[in-house]
Amino acid sequence: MTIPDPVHPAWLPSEAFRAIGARRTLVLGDGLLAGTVHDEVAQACARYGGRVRRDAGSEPYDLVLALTTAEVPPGVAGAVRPDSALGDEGYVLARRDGATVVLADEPAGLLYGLFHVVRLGERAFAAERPAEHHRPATRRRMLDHWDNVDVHPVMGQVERGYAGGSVFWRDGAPRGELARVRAYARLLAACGVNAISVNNVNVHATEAHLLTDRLGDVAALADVFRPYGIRVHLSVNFASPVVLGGRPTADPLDEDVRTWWADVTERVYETIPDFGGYVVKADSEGQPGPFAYGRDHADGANLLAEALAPYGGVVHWRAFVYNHRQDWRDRSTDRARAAYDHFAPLDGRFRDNVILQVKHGPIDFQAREPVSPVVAAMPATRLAVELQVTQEYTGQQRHVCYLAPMWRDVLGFRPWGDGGADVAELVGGGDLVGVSNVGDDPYWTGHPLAQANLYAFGRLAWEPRLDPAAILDEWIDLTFLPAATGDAEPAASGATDRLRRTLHEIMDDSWRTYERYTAPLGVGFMVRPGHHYGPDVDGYEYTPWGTYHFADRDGVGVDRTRATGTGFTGQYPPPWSEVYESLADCPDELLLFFHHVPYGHVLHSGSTVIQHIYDTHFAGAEQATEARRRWQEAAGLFDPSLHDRVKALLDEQVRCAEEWRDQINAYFFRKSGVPDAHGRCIP
Ligand code: BDP
Repeated sequence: MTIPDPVHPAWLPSEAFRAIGARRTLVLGDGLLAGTVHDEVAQACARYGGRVRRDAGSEPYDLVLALTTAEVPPGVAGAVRPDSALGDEGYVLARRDGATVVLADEPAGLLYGLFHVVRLGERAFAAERPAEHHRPATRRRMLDHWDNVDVHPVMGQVERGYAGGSVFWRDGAPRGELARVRAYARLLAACGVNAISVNNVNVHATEAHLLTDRLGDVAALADVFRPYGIRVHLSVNFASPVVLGGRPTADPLDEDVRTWWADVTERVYETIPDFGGYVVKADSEGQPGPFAYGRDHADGANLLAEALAPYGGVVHWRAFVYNHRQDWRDRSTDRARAAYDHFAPLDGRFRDNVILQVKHGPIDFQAREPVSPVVAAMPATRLAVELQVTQEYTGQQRHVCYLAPMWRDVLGFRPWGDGGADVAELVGGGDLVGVSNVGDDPYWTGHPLAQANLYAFGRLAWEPRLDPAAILDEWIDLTFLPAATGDAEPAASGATDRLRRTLHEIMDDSWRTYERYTAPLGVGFMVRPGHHYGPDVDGYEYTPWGTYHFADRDGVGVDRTRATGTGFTGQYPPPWSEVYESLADCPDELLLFFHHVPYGHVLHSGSTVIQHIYDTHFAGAEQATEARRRWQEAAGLFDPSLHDRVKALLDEQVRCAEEWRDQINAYFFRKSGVPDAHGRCIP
């Protein structure tokens, strides 16, 4: 297998392998992934003059990548024997006596160990290094592509995709550009992703057929992902027995329906023996589900789980179930409650190969939401937390919005308060899922800096306690400075420092900047309906979708308290049920998510709500302008075409941030009649 140079610019250009490619490497172990490791190193050696062998011989080595079952040459690795089982994907890394050694129990561990050495660059070969054990915190680190096979009349080729077309599909057929898919698999493996779902959760007519007569298209992708340790999953339509099988019903308790799923799934595994499983969006936003037959979601999920169980497959059953046709005049309805109300009573009823996939917030990937209470409510159910890497509600890859700080907050949230487990522990050993932000754009993600979100997703899924700024450094090193890791010329390192500083200044706080100039204090959904880009304060206010802010002349925010509101606060265990219930204790950034307050309400920060709205909107728009200024100053540090692309996007970000600022400020000024304390211009 030859490994193409990345067909598009991203992290892991061949220069990132310079440190390895110039050395003598030994790869010991059999299996497809050990072969991938060897080929990666061989490719680098061909370029940088080193050597790689797969049998020990007697020569000395600078780098040894070996399975623990392999016969390692005496003296090389004896001292770094792992102290415990490394598992399917773990590895131990050390440097002793002039050799850097990676040992793994399984070939996937060798692959992740190799990419660790790549991240270290020259540092991997410098000083002695005590043995470090690395194991992923989560078992499955999965990306869900919302890619349509056919172009959908409203959603296009990729639903909520902001990076061009799909890398897999075009106009109803596979693209067949497998070199691109292979380059993508390599990028994903390098940040730790090991599972991928290749079609949209909204399974339309053409896409449904991937399960049966178009299964070969999925198998072709699985063949390309396999050498990088990535398993392929498929979104399926719950009504498949009807729409594909011609059955009269898809009732999960119907014997004929069960047989249909068992037969179809058997064929799937005959074709793709390491197939991962099914992803299902049921009874949500028009997708079919078990409710049509008077059954519940445990019945539905268990039906598919039963079919997959003999092969070790799993069902990712999404908890994103809510009524999008509710009566907006009925103030007791609350979309935030829906997932818990539907699923918490079912805890304990799911088969053990069902993974309930829960969006990180109770509503829908807004720039600020509390963590979903479902994560604490289902101790007897396997859970996956779903993050949105595609920036549907965070600037659509036209705005810089580095999301790792938000995800880090989610993963560090402790539903039972200090001393209790955090979300990372709750999904520990389980799954973290991200909605992909990748397309056929030359930079993979539309906005070149949005690549950092994809990279950070994989890294946080592997190690949820990583610091977002440190992840950004890794991404910068691997993307822009591969030659600078360890052997930078002193003259060049001034430029290197400036480049790194520029990216940190623009990206570190970009999520909070975005939050500042968009919907305030956790209220959410002030976006234009449909495409969700740009401001429209009342766009969803009087609609059946259930995403409201309840602004009137006196105040704003959603009363979700038990005392006077929808009771949503009661879905949390203490202390959060009490903290969120209490106007005095509720954190400022979520105040309007939980409470309806007068504009003069004083925040913990000392500001009133209305003045906070004005201040943050002026500040956020200014910070966007400042980011653009810093980027302009950094021309010359970046490849000119990349610099131009980001510059144009920053122009759009500044324009849009000012539009948000003006609309939000004008709206609340007109509602409240309260002038800005600093007399700034509000249209
Ligand atoms: C919403 C998106 C919609 C998705 C849905 C989902 O607007 O396109 O289908 O999430 O997660 O945020 O199923």
